[in-house]
Amino acid sequence: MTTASAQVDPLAPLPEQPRTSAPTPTQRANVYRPPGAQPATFSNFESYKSRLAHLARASGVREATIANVVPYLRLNTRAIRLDRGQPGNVGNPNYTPPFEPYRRRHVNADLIRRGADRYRAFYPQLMLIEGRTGVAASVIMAIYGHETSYGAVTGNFDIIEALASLAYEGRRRALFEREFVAGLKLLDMGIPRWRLKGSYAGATGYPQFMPSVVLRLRADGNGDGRAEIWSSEIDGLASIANYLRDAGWKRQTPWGIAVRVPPTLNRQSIRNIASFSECPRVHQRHSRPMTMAQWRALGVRPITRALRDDEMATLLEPDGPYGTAYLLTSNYKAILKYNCSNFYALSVGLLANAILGR
Ligand SMILES: [Ca+2]
Repeated sequence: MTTASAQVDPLAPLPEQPRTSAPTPTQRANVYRPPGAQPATFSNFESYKSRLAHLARASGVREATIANVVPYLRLNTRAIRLDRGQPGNVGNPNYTPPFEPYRRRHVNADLIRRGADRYRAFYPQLMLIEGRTGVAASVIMAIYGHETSYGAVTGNFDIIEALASLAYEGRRRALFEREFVAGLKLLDMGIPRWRLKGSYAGATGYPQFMPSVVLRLRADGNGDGRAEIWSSEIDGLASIANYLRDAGWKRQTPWGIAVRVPPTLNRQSIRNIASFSECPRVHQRHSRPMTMAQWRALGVRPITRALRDDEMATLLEPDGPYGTAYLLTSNYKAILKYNCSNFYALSVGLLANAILGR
């Protein structure tokens, strides 16, 4: 973890760090809480502030920062309302809506055209980032488009206040308390409060990182020695790439391919019986992993591009049997770490293909 006081340049990129499992930058849903775990209750937001101050102090946040921020926090009820209204937090957890309407909304002509324009405009810088990280430039661009409409929508919530409010609300208290303290550390490093704008759930800047991810994985893309994820699109793109690299991205490997599945395929025999600690519902929709050669032997055929014969991939049929099917590699799993949703990761991959005219 970056220590705030040791940092001379508040926005200097981090040195290379060993890989650890990353929190997803956007953390929209799927945060596990043990059944029956009741958050401690506080009579009101004012009384909760003393806990926030205590947590910040225990993490080494400067007293001046705590004194300048915590007493003046206001409860952001809009952030709480939006967080409660999230899909996945309500309704029947076993119902999965169809993918096709989602795909049409998120991989539309406008996003494809603007993505292709940006891809051309930033091509030299993107190639440098791809060379350094191995992450496909088209996927970096597609995430940028999906998260912020290519920088147009990065969010107007004061994330310090939004995080404190969601922590107080309590359903995912540990997560939001951690991110609130990480946000204070960004202030400690000299990043001004007005910069820390973002989504109601605390994702900020061009890559829409949570504060702890900003601390850990922000990167410099334009070579000026500073990682400015709020003001430099190139730094934002480099940070997205750095996140995927950290999530295990493998060079020269597609995220996945569209395939045709024979009607005779026995889905029972390929089902995944592994258990998953992170967002199990998302992973359980995939088959067990097999090599491309094994998939071929079962009659599964690439529609256009293929994977190498020894490449491991899982089968996903987002609209059930007889719909479009995909074989997905470990790079798809890296996209899931950005936001653990099959619809998200598939539409990122398909937008990336479309940006390249595929
Ligand atoms: Ca920079």
